[in-house]
Amino acid sequence: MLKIYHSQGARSLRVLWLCEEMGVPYETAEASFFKPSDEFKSANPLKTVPAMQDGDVSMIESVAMMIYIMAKYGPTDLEVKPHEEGYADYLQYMLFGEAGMAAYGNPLVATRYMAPDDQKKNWTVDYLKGAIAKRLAFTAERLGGKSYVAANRFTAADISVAYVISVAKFAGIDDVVPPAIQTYYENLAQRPAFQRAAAVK
Ligand SMILES: N[C@@H](CCC(=O)N[C@@H](CS)C(=O)NCC(=O)O)C(=O)O
Repeated sequence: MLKIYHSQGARSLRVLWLCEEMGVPYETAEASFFKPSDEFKSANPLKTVPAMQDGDVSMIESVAMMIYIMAKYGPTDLEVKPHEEGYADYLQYMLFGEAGMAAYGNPLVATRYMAPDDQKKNWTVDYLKGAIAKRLAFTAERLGGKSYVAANRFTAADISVAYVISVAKFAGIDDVVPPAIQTYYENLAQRPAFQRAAAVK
């Protein structure tokens, strides 16, 4: 069975949500980056969340985990195939959710919660917040009122992107989430699979 090293509010949500949508069984193990257990450190020496094990397979990238699970435990409509319309958008938003958006959030969150008080507000914080705001606005414009980022159906690319909105408040970027993106997220958050995944402690 898949073992997912999870912490509530972390990117492991992407992997749990995908498994819940697909009906793939998994177990979770605690993954704290503040107080990492020896087991978690050996699963992921970087101590970033999530990590995943599937037998001898060991992974540390959330979007790669989603791609792996869909390929190994699919087929699933959550994946858009190369011959389908919307494939390029699907690929782009799968990666954009992490490399184009969430990755900018790491130094933002670290500064917000761990920097000395006199360094919590600095030029870089404004730059990072602006970078995410710009990308959220881009996504809103491309969405153009649609419910999904690719292929006119719910896909793993929505999971990748929606994770970022799910932590907007925690990251202190909720004031730059465009209304259209907030609506997009709130619709996705009504999915029972999302709610089951988000409730996992
Ligand atoms: N690209 C990685 C990023 C993982 C990541 O940075 N996770 C955050 C929690 S959501 C973390 O562990 N941050 C602590 C740190 O960067 O040391 C992924 O998508 O899995």
